[in-house]
Amino acid sequence: MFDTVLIANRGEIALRVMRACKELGLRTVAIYSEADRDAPHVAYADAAYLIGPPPAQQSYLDGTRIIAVAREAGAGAIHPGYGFLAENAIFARACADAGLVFVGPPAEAMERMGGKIAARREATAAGVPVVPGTLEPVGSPDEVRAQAAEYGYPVAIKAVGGGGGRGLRVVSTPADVDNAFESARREAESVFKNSQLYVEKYLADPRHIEIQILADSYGYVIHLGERDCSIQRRHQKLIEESPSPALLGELRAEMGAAAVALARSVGYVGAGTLEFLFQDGRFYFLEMNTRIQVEHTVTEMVTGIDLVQAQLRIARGEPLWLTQEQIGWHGHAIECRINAEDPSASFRPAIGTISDYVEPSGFGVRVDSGARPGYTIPQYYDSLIAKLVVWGADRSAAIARMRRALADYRIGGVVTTIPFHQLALAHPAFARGEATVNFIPQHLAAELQHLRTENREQALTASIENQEPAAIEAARTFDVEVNGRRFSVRVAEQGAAERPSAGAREQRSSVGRPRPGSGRGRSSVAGRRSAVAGPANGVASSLQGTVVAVRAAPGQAVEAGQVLFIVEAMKMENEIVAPHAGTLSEVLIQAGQVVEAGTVLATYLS
Ligand code: MV4
Repeated sequence: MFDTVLIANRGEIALRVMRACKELGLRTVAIYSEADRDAPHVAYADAAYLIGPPPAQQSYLDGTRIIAVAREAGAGAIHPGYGFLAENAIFARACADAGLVFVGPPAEAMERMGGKIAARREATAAGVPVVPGTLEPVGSPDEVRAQAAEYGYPVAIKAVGGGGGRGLRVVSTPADVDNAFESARREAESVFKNSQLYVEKYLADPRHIEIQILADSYGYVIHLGERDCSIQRRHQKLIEESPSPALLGELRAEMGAAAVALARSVGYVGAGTLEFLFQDGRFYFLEMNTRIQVEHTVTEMVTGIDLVQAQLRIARGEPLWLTQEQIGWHGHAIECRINAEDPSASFRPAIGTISDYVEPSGFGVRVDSGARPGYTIPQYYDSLIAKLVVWGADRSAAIARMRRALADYRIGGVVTTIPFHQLALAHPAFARGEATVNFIPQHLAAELQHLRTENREQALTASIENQEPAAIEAARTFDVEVNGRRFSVRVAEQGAAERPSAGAREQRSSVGRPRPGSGRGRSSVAGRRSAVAGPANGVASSLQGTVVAVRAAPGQAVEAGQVLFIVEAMKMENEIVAPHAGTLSEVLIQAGQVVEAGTVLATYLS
């Protein structure tokens, strides 16, 4: 049917898909942007084609160009991976029109589950529970209040075109509805070009549990159990596991049956995931992801089923070779996403070149990675470096193995989420299996603050190694022997990360504690804390962006923490709050204006 597959993606998932292709005897074609000439997925493919400049819009998202390359390369199928074009029904249809197999569901199934309200209606029709709320868009704050009168506050206002928490607002009182409605509408319009909103009862402390399904082209659908993805930050998953420590008794079978019924009812084909909120022993359908997901690996580890091979076999028309009764679950799997992000600074993306790079290994350890030593992480794409996945005979064995593997993972040159994972996996609430979607704010906020010093020390080293060739000598790890015992000693330069200009620099060296024994006890070489620039008598923007709302007026009395401005940056709304109580003197900015980080937006009466 097809013997060559074009992989329309990059990074670890492109490699993951290529491995599955090779195992099935399929030829692989990579595509790459100008930023990815040296990327591992390019070297691993049987053939590779440059498709355009670094920005994804002109490369990995250029469906027309990708289809042309597929034809030129003799590919009969396109695997989209996740992200980019994976859930783009127009692209799926264009593939079919060009005589190419899209490795994923039919465009119609994607469309039926694409809109949030549409998905809620499909679920309701299939007898699958959804969170109480509307099946129609709401047109005004008054309609929101009318809904809330039915099932009580808090309620969630959500974007019909939504996803990833964008356009989501939670309101606890009738008075808060107006601002939240206005803000949700603005964000929905800006991000999704669709300002429609709907309302749901807000669940205060749910878990995110999702069901993996596989469907063939003949209407046969099975489920492969659940993944608990509750540990997220800004709707970005960080840790996933299977089975969920919360699904007791018959619940797995019940959720699985609900997922299968819904997938079958929309004519789904391929691998898919149905997301649910789970609270107080009940589950509520949220949305469907019509693609292979980042965290598919944990399901593979407990079921022994290669999900990407399954996608390819289904795409070439094979009827499902497994019945529901043949699916078994064995042991426990956990995945930690290793991102180039600073967990001590709100998981801000970090850039840089990976210097040392040593992956953990051994029984039960799997690393799906898109990096290697010397690899420079491009700034244009997501920050996932690798997925560290472990299997253990039970949950506590998996946790112990993950902690060992995290300790064995060496990534130099960039700040990563590894220290976050070490804190999370060591936390007693995680060990007890109690983590909900509020785990990070509830249990790790203070610990992440403590990471700051340590990470800044690493960032310092990274900045010296990456940007200061003249100073490389200044940051190094030396092995020394003292009284017949070996120690690693790190020598770093002070002040490099926060030097105001390259002109006036001060160089000093200091010696850290011996390396064995990670953690907070390590002495720091970074002395000063950076604070957002701003005058004592004013309110400054903490970031560059567009002011979309002004809730401040001259002469207004404000409380510390009161929201005064909303600044949109990267399509996200950011609240600029009053740094302290007082009376405002001047408001220096109007909605619609672009501001820099540090721009003073208002002043206080002194
Ligand atoms: C909710 C909710 C509570 N109640 N809906 C966030 C993004 C989007 N996928 C759905 N989200 C939520 N919807 C109701 N009615 C809580 C969340 C939520 C959440 C959901 C899954 C994983 C992490 C989350 C973190 C915060 C809030």
